[in-house]
Amino acid sequence: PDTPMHDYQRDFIELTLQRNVLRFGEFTLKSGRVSPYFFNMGRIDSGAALARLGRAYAAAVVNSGLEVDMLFGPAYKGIPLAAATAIALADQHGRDLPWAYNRKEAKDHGEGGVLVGAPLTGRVLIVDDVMTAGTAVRESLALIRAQGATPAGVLIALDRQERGQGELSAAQEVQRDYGIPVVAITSFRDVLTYAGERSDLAAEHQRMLAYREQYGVRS
Ligand code: OMP
Repeated sequence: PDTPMHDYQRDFIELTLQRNVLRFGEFTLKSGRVSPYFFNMGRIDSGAALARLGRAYAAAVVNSGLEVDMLFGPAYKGIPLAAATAIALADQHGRDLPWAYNRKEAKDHGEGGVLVGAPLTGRVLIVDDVMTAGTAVRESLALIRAQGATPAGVLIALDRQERGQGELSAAQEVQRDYGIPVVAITSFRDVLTYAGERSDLAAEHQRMLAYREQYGVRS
């Protein structure tokens, strides 16, 4: 909780605030949970914003010290994120990694298949937007394993720090079940801190504390 924030984390939080990525209200999640906040990465909808986002993702990879051979962006939302991360790793860090993504439906003409881009081999880093119950990321992990490659980690912008299938958080379950780290630029804790510092968000802050009681984990 006391770990100091990195520049890339601050920059990312500023970006999400500028772009209204973070919203308060009532949102039904993929998991069926009704959340008082939602994180919509679709609001990163310009070239400059996406470039900035890619730099934050790339800095998080480098800062994690994780050794990876390639990036994988799950359809749909992970695709531009993996692309932006790959570009920033090459441009800012001199690391030219292969990258790939999947289609939601297999193509039966042209080049065919479900996977596009570099062949899935070696240590693969999944790049996605948000983790809640971990359903999305488990699908990607299964796909990577089915290709004979090795999942090396999961890189996300926000870890909502919610329970997965049991009492642990989804991210903790992935770490336990696959032995790989989940690297998040920010977490629910940061959202709580932000709302707690703004007097005009007192009601939202209370609702998020109640939500944490229901779906969160002790961290
Ligand atoms: P899980 O598969 O339950 O981990 O949910 C993760 C997915 O839900 C993300 O990939 C998003 O598509 C979506 N999501 C958000 O984008 N932002 C949120 O704040 C919450 C969700 C969600 O539905 O849980």
